[in-house]
Amino acid sequence: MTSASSQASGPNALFTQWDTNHDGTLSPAEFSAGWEKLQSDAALHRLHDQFVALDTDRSGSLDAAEYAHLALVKHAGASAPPMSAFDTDKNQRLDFEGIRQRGELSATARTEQHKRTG
Ligand SMILES: [Ca+2]
Ligand SMILES: [Ca+2]
Repeated sequence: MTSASSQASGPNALFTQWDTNHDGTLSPAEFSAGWEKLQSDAALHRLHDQFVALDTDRSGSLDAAEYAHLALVKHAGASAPPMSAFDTDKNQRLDFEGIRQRGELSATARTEQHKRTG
């Protein structure tokens, strides 16, 4: 018998993950850090859903035409960041890893929009 597969899953796993000092309780700081991570994971999830939906040719990356259909790009209109802003390897395509690494795609769009309004 080994204990190889004794990894917790479900809510307990989440708790364990959030309880960074492993004292069996969640301090407010641990809770808010965990919550923030959960929120950003959820945001990432939504972004990934969008990404998959937009990648109409299933190439695993977005080309310029596909990028233009991103909800936030449509929403930001002319003030949307150009695809090249996220196309860090300059291959004229965005893979999800690139978006994820740049992270703040939606935040950028919001900021740009704000700048324009103000
Ligand atoms: Ca703790
Ligand atoms: Ca594609």
